[in-house]
Amino acid sequence: MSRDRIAAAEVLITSPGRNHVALKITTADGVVGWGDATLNGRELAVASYLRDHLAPLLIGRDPARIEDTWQYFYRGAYWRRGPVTMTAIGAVDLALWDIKGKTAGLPVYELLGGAVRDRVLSYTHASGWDLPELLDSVDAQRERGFRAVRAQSGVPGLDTVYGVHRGAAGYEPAGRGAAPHEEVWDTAAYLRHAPEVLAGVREHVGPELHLLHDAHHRLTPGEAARLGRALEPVDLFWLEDVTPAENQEVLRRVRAHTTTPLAIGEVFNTVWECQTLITEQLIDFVRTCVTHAGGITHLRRIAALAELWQVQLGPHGPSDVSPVALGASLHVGLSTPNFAIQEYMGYGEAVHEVFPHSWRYADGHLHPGDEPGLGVSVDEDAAAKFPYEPAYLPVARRRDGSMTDW
Ligand code: GCO
Ligand code: MG
Repeated sequence: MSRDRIAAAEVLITSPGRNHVALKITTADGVVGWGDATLNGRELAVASYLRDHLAPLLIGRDPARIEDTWQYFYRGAYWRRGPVTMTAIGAVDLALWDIKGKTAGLPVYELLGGAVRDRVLSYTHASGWDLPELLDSVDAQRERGFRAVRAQSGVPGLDTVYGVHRGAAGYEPAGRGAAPHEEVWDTAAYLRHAPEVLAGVREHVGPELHLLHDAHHRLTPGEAARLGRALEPVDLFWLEDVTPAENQEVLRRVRAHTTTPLAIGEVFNTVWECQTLITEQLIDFVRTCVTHAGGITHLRRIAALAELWQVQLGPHGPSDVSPVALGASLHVGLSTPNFAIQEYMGYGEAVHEVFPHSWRYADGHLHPGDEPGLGVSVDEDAAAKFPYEPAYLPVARRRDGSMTDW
């Protein structure tokens, strides 16, 4: 095999507080590239897709041909799109960009055209079961320097609410165990409460702090329109995932009734799912993630379409998106004109130990660092200390017992 061909592609699963899947591609001359293949609650499906189907096809390929490899796996599957396929392709893509950067001796953002900004604005999460608790949480994030904060609160009459853990410092949606936790959801109770609590946050923080809120796919178009309108005085940076949005046309109705900026797309996997939302300007921010939407190669394609329609990027970055993917997203962020903001939920200590990284947070902003490649690696000895544990995202039922969107 020629010295620069791909010699190995290995999948590593580790659980430093939560499950992560990483892809390691090694060239014959020993250059290593890392990709993230974590799909929360369905980790092993992507691991198998990579191990059983993509890894054997990677051996002997030219790692420099990133676009060709992307096309080969996307078109070559015949069964296109979907989160498992696109996360697997995303992991390969990230690892190949990492190799290209290391081979060139340049950070990936330099290969993407170079920096268009000095640092990437980031937002983090604040949550509280009631308003006083939420305000404490917002204040704590402001003290850490954040200028953009997502605010989520409990809802009277409900025991569990997306984005909030009673009494817990940090929120982690995936619960360990053999089956998903079941939650009860009541949209009417949420709609009665959310505008009041968010108005309370705005009153407390004053006009400058960027406030965000995530409705997590739970509303009908009519409910979403009402919520957007009710929140206009709060002056949100964005209101996220108001409807499930598989049906992109329904957003026309929401858009017609409110000027609250809308952000959608963390569960989308390709430009095709964003197409109507972008070209009809039904959203202001597209939330597609660098792993779940097919890697840097495809996220840039989404960014290019979005730029034509003055839609900005605000990619997904919760704890289930590993530090490898966060680093990759920041390389795109530093070099993409219409990149507005990066979600940064943060990671536990063990995650930082397993994934040494050059990206850094300071003063409300992130920077990918200047190490060649993505600047994130995996400490394989540390990773081995944390074996996979089954974990699932919760499921939600209405008060009558029927399933609804979590
Ligand atoms: C967000 C998301 C996450 C998702 C999680 C699911 O905006 O950060 O909604 O919290 O729920 O990524 O795995
Ligand atoms: Mg979200």
